[in-house]
Amino acid sequence: MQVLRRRGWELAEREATPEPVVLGRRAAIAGGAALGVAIGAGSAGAVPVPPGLTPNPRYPAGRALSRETDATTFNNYYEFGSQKNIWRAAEKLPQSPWSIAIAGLVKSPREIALDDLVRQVTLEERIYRHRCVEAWAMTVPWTGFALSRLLALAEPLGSAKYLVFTTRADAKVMPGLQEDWYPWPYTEGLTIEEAGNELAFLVTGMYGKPLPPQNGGPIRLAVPWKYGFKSAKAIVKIAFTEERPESYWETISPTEYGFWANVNPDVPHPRWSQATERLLGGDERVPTRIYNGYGEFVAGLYADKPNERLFT
Ligand SMILES: Nc1nc2c(c(=O)[nH]1)N[C@H]1C(S)=C(S)[C@@H](COP(=O)(O)O)O[C@H]1N2
Ligand SMILES: [Mo]
Repeated sequence: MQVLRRRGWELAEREATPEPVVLGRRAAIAGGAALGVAIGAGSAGAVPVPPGLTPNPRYPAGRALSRETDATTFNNYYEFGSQKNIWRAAEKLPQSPWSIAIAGLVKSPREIALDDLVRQVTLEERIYRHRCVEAWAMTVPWTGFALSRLLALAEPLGSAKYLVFTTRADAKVMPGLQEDWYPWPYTEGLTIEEAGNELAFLVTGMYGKPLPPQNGGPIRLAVPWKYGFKSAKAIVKIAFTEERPESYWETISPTEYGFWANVNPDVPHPRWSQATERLLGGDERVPTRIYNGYGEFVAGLYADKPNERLFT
């Protein structure tokens, strides 16, 4: 299926033609004016980062950290528009109160306040490489906790095979939701085995600070062996299902964005190569690695799936 309308991140960076910038800016200004009251309330309730955390040495990054200003001002967040410069607009997304619904095939479906959830976990710092399907990459110190910890708290039933993550869709502050050909809300999914892998991480901070709204505050996923679109931002619901979910980008373009979306330099996107990636903040390109270099942790998850389309 070919793309019917031009959409920013579906193009590799060097091919990407800017969307009508003026239109995007106007929408952002309109949104901001309408929501003057919300400005400033944004980061108040975000999850504080405990002092003195040091990066978990089990996950060496193997390359320099991206600069914080690069990682926090160049973002993919379609709810706020298809341009990379949505960071100011995203600051209007209230971060507190925030709660997450635990739904579907679990012992007792319920809603957990983020504050309560955080009290039941141990926050740690991990430096992860992040690889966007558009072939740019960054290296970020995240604070958060293992998704496996949430699995334990959720107590899924034996019939649960998948997790479906639903993210905030708040038309009052998200101008992108007016683009109604997109299948809002943004959703993503993992198998329960993937979610239980030690690398799957729920993020509440970066660079030793509460997670900024533009990076998915107050809580997002980091699934570092998969293309970045799997790492859903601003999570409000985690449902356990028996059926494999169809996610946002898969609905938009199933031939280009599948369920598995594991990083692989040898499997090109239908419209560009995935062999190398640009490191955020400069022009340097480095070779892309299978599973984004995390194969020792995750390759075993796929040993029994020779017939699945694992890499797109
Ligand atoms: N809700 C939501 N989550 C999202 C996206 C999005 O548009 N909306 N974009 C994804 C993509 S394509 C990438 S590469 C990462 C970007 O995260 P960053 O802005 O922190 O670099 O977020 C992912 N999570
Ligand atoms: Mo991405």
